[in-house]
Amino acid sequence: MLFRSNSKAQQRTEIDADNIPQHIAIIMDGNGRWAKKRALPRVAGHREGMKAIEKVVRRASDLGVKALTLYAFSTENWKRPKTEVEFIMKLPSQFLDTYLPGLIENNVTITTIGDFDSLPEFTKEAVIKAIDRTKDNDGLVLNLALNYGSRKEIIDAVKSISELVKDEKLDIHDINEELFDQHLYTHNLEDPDLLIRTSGEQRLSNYLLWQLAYAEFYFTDKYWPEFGEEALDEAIIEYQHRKRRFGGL
Ligand code: V0D
Repeated sequence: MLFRSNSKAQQRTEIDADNIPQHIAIIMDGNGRWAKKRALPRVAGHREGMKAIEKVVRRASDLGVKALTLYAFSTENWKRPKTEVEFIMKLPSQFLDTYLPGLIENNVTITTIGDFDSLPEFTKEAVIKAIDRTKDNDGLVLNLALNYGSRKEIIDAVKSISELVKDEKLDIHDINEELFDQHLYTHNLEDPDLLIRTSGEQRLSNYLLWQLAYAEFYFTDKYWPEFGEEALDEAIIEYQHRKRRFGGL
């Protein structure tokens, strides 16, 4: 057969509008490596990474994706050099100064998960403002994992369920997956259908361990600042080629 050897020609290159992943989770890795490759400081990579966020949010919104959860800062990221952490904490306000009007125009709602209280005051202020200004929108949910760690989230859920049991507001026999879900930071969101991680690493790094139980995983060698509309399309097309079974047959 003439075309069989050319797998590219055989591959579908269009997105099926009826099979869009409803919730996409992304680990935005490789800002530092992108910068290093260009002999730029790491912070220049973070700045460039902001542009990629805007592109991906706009494209996801246009495709009808319901929610995007972005891993912006893990509980482990505090171990980075102090000057880099200080710069990183300014990113939300920089991002929002530039892009909040456009997000509002696109009907995006901003939410966060993670240990928000431990962030610097000026970081919290910028994010709270964005949450407040977008709370009545009903388009794509841009959920930012800030100071997030999945094991801590699970422990927090165990603690709040234990309190209910201790206070005799809950019977142990009524603890099930659905109840557990309701005690996670993500209780308002469906589980992600697709996880994307950039920059070549193939691990979860304490991200949404419970919620990703049945997600499709997509890894790309592209650094986060190189990820854009077309890269998102490629990830979604790959997702649409997978046969999902949710543990069944
Ligand atoms: C740095 C890669 C966007 C990893 C992504 C507070 C680390 C870029 C935001 C952001 C960070 C947060 C809230 C918001 C809008 C944007 C962000 C942090 C770090 C840490 F409303 N990127 N980003 N926040 N990085």
